[in-house]
Amino acid sequence: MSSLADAIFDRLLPKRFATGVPVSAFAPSNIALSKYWGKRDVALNLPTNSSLSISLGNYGTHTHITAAHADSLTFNGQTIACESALFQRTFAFVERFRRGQDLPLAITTENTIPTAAGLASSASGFAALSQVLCAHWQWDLPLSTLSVLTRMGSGSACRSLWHGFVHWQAGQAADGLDSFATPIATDWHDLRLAVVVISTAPKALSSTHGMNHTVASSPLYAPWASTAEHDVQTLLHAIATRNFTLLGQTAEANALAMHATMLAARPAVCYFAPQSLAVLQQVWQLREQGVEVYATMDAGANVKILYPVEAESLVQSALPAALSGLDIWWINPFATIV
Ligand code: 2P0
Repeated sequence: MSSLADAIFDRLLPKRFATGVPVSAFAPSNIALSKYWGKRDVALNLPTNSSLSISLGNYGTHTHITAAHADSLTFNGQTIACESALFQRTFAFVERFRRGQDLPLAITTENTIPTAAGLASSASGFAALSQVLCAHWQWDLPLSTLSVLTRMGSGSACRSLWHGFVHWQAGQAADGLDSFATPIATDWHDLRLAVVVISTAPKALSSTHGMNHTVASSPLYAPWASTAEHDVQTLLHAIATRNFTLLGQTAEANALAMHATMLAARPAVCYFAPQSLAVLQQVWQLREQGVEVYATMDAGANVKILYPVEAESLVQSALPAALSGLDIWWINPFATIV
C-alpha cells in the first residue's frame, strides 16, 4: 500500500531510471551537539525541534551498489539473510527509490563504527545508501532534496550527508519538504572529540522506540523542544564566534536535558551504564581543575568528550584512571578525509 512517504519520494525523484552504474559512497557518522529527540510526525520522521551535529571524519559507512539478478545485502563481510530486520529495513528504503521497478541490486556495506552502540551507524548507513541509489540511476538531486529523502530512512541520517558541523532545521510543512539539513561553512581545526566506548553491544531499546515512548509519557518532554531550539541558536553563535566554552557548555547541558526527559518517562528510559557516569564525573573533575572539556551522550552508554587540541595530553592522561580496559577513539573531525 502506498504511503504519504512513498508519494513524496515519487514527487521528488525523476521518473526515468538510467542504466544502473556500479557506484560507491562514504558517509560519516555524526554526533548531535543539540539533539533530535522526538517526532512531530512518526511516518515521515519529522522532528519536534531542530538539531545541530558534528560529523566524525573517517568514522562512518562505505556502501557499494551494483545491478544484480536478485536483491542481496552484504554487511561487514557477511551475507545478510533476507528475513533479517537489517535486510528488510534496507530494502524497504531501497523500494522507495525503486518505486515498483524490477531493478534488483547487490548492496555491499562496511561500517567503520560498531553497529547500534549509540554511535549513529544508522545515520551514516542511510546517508551512504541514499547517495549510492541516486548515483546508481544517475539522478543529480539538490543535496537539500537528498537530505529530505534520507531523513525518511532515519532522522539523524539527513545530517550525515556532510562533514563538519551540520544544522537540521525542523521545518513546519506537513509534508516535511522544509525539514532538511545544511552544512555550516566553517572548520575548527583545533576541536577534538574522544569517544569512550563503554558498550558495542546492540542497545536494548532502539532510539526510535525510546524517543516515541519519551514523547508519549514523559512529563518533562514539553519544555524540551523550545530548550533544544534555543540551544541550536546558541551553538550557531558559538561556532560563528569560535567560542569553545559556549559550544561545550551548551552541548553538555543539551545532552543531559535530553536524558532527563527519558529518565522521567513512565516507565523510565535509561541509556546510562555505571561507567558512563564514572566518565562524566571524570570530565567534571577535569573541569574543576581548569581543563576545558565537555561531554555528550546519545541513545547509548558511550560518552563523547569535546576538548580543544591543546588539552589533549591532559585529557589522555586523566581519562584512563576511570576507564581501565575501555577503548577510546581520538577523533579530529576536521582532519583530511580519506
Ligand atoms: C541525535 N539521536 O540527534 C539523537 C540523539 C539519538 C540521541 O537521532 O527513528 O536513529 O531513525 O529517526 O535518527 C537517533 O535516532 O531515529 C538520534 P529515527 P534515529 O543524534
